[in-house]
Amino acid sequence: MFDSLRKKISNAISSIVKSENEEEANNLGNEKANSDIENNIQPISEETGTDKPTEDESPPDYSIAQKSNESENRQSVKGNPEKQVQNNEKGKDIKLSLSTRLKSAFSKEIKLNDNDIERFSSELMMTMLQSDVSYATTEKFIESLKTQMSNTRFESSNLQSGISNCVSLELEKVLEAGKPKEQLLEIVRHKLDSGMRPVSIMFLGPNGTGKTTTMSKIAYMLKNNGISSVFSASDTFRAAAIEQTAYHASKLGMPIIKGAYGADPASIAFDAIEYTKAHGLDVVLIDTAGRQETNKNLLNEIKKMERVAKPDITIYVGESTSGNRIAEQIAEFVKFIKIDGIILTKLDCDSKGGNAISISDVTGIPIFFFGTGESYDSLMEFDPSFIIKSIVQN
Ligand SMILES: Nc1nc2c(ncn2[C@@H]2O[C@H](COP(=O)(O)OP(=O)(O)OP(=O)(O)O)[C@@H](O)[C@H]2O)c(=O)[nH]1
Ligand SMILES: [Mg+2]
Repeated sequence: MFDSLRKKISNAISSIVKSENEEEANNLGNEKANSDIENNIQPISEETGTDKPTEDESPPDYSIAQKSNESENRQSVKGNPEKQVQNNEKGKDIKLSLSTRLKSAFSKEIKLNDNDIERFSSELMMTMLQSDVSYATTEKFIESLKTQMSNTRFESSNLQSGISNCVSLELEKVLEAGKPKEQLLEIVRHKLDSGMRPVSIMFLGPNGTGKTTTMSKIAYMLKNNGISSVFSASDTFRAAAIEQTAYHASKLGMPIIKGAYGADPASIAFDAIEYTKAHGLDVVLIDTAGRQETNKNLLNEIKKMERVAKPDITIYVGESTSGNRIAEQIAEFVKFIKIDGIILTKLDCDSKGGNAISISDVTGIPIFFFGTGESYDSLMEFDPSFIIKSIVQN
């Protein structure tokens, strides 16, 4: 999960830190060369003009200003920056921004130069695109990060963590878009508390993304929270789909309403809702057949299911490994049916993980959960701070 993104972002941060450190080392090398020259410069007595060793035992902080209109070359010693110093070997004034440069070299803070920020941003942009983060999200993220970085004074002793913090802050801004106002369990609880019973939840999405498995995970979660549920085996299309749902119902010890293969899925959902109502149970979980976003007939069928069953919550189940296609798929689905939330499955098989970052930003639909495995408890609530911690190493 997020392995490749984490590795690449970490490399990009290390490489900018390394380049800054090298630049600093070069500066220090130059400073050393300059200070070697200076060490050969002996302060001279203002009165006599004769060489006189400084009484200050500490390394002199010489500041040399070029004043060509002054005939005598003078040297300032520490604490007297206005005085002039002389390279009496060459008899020539040297403009020393040396003390300024020394100050910046030893400063506790660093401001990254534009070239470094540009190089880092380009590398990060490539990394994000290669990791399936959408182009629009990446572009927005990078622009904002660049502004943030150029306005930040980084602690020079802690540059790596400073840059990581910048990246984390920007990631947080993007991920906030994906955070549901209320988590699914809370939504269900509030609806039940307000007297709505049963609450119906319909699962939809392309073939094989994990709809039936995810629906069973939700049933397991609800059960663990004292909320009863009933399955509506409304995938009457795929071979063995009804048996698969029945298997989970039996494992989880819950009722299932099913029909024959080829039966109208909407009417099975309707029956399931009636059954749940009649038995005073809490939630109806409606499975649906997988359908591709290009199949208008099947998309119209899901529209009919929405009309007949009137689900209270609709959840799009998409595979995180689908890359940027998933945004296009959702865009087609929402032309036919309103989607309240996304569950992104198989994140455990996805080393890129970019969809987890950008899918909500692109679609405007929150992520309820990530599927992180095949077992009932492999369901993780969408948590921006977990993602940030997984991606950015401090
Ligand atoms: N590793 C992993 N496997 C998953 C996850 N979710 C589902 N699967 C597996 O994905 C496969 C397909 O899961 P299903 O639940 O049958 O998918 P579906 O969307 O209902 O499939 P159709 O009904 O044929 O459209 C199964 O082998 C599941 O065990 C997940 O989060 N991680
Ligand atoms: Mg299924």
